[in-house]
Amino acid sequence: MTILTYDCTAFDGQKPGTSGLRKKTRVFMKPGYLECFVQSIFNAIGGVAGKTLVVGGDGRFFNAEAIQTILRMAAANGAECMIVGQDGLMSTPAASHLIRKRGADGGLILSASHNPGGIDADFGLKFNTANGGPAPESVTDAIFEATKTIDHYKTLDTADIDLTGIAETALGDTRIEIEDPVVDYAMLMEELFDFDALRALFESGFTMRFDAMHAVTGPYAKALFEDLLGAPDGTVMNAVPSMDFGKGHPDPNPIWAKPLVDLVMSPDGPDFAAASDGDGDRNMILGKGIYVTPSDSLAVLAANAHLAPAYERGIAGIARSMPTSAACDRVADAYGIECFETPTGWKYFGNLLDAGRVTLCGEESAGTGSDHVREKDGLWAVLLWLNILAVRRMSVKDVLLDHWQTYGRNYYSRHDYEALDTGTAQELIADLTDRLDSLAGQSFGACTVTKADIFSYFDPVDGAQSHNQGLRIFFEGGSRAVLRLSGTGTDGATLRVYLERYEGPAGDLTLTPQIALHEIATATAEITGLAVRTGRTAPDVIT
Ligand code: G16
Repeated sequence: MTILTYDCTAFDGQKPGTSGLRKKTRVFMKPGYLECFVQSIFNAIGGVAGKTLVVGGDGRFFNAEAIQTILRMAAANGAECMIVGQDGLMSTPAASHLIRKRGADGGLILSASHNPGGIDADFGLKFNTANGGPAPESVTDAIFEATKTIDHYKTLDTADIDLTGIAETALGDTRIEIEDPVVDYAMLMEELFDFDALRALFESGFTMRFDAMHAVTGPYAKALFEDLLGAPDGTVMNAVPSMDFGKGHPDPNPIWAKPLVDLVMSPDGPDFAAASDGDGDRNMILGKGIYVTPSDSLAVLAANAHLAPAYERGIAGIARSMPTSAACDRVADAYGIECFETPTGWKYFGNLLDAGRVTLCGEESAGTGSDHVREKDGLWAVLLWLNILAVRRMSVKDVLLDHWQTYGRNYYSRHDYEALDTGTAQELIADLTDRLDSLAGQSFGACTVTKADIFSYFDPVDGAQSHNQGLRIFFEGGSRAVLRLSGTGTDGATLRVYLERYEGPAGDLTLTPQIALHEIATATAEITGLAVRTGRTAPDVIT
């Protein structure tokens, strides 16, 4: 096998976003594009000679070809061992676990998460560090710098490796270990949760549907719910991963998982339902007749985590991304534990988890997780909910009502304006930024602004600073609007408007969220001039 060195010209725009590099699939397929980015990762981390890396992806279009390219390049760059998921598949949380369990130096995860897959859809690649978590900003900045100056990459002159069986093989001097992507992860879940109690729950006639959305969690969910916990066949829907996710968006929210939502809202619906995304790190939780917002889910999990074996001694603290509602802050207050507010992006939780300052983390974007790995983890969230239901023997709706009656309710919704002209969206944010200082004291409809600012984060563990992490407008009575541009989209710009209003335990706890938030939404639209600037009168997606 010959090591080949190819000259290349740096590509513009290989800047990792909120979660790795995400582009249209055809962009990633351009000759040399993937190679330049992979070599830039290797260069930025001091090379991979003698190192062990985990590689896997969500199975989307181009996953299979990209894995072969990465394996050849890793071998040409002198990697000692590459641990690969069978068929090139591995969920993001399972990859995080394997990096930690095997003491690997990091991992490459091929996914554009909840974005659709296909030759005309999206592809992505992210690098995780040795703690199993997404590379922190210092590393992604170094990768971006490396992409600007790269002028050659190395690969091997060799045929594709067969990844269909569990095997150990070699590529040049590099050991290639092909692993079952499910086994280690399932074992970890058995350590964290009371599987006997869960089996008893299903034996009692409890019904559940899990929508794998034709994505990577299908085999994991089948193994966990149907094989290990005894839920009936058919509990897991859309369980076979496909390259284009059945032509849908593998995004577990009420828009893209509408059939599942319709099912739980019907009279014959199951007691509990959940869905996960392309790479298995996001989750949506539903109960008969009710949708649980991700922010509420985090708060309920934090308040009840002690009911599962892994957390029976209590949790050290909670972290949430800034746009996530403050519902979990009230739980932290009640338990006397720390609560941290970080920028959007799971990478910001890593230091807090590593330092033992927090046990649970969560985001409004359907991500929840704990210190068991360093990624958000969709199936973990589902199992923790099941463990709580198995102990409390209440419906999801009653658990939620009980929670609101104890802590009050943070009405919450995110409005997304997608595929906006990038310049228009940036101008809207820039103009609002210029006016932020003048907003306090002004009234817009029924809402009076008390404060407006730009969120900055100072990492309490390593002192790193992150600025410009979203605009916040606070209103009298504790309500809030947050605006920021998404860092994961691939079509123009996506403006996210996050709306929140708190109602105390004695208040009206059963309003429809969009009605409860109407005045804040109207005030925010007036403040931003959103309709005039963008020509949009309604959001594309409401979650
Ligand atoms: C990624 C990040 C999350 C973030 C989400 C949305 O999730 O890991 O931390 O909340 O994107 O980010 P944005 O609002 O910038 O689009 P995933 O599941 O897409 O990898």
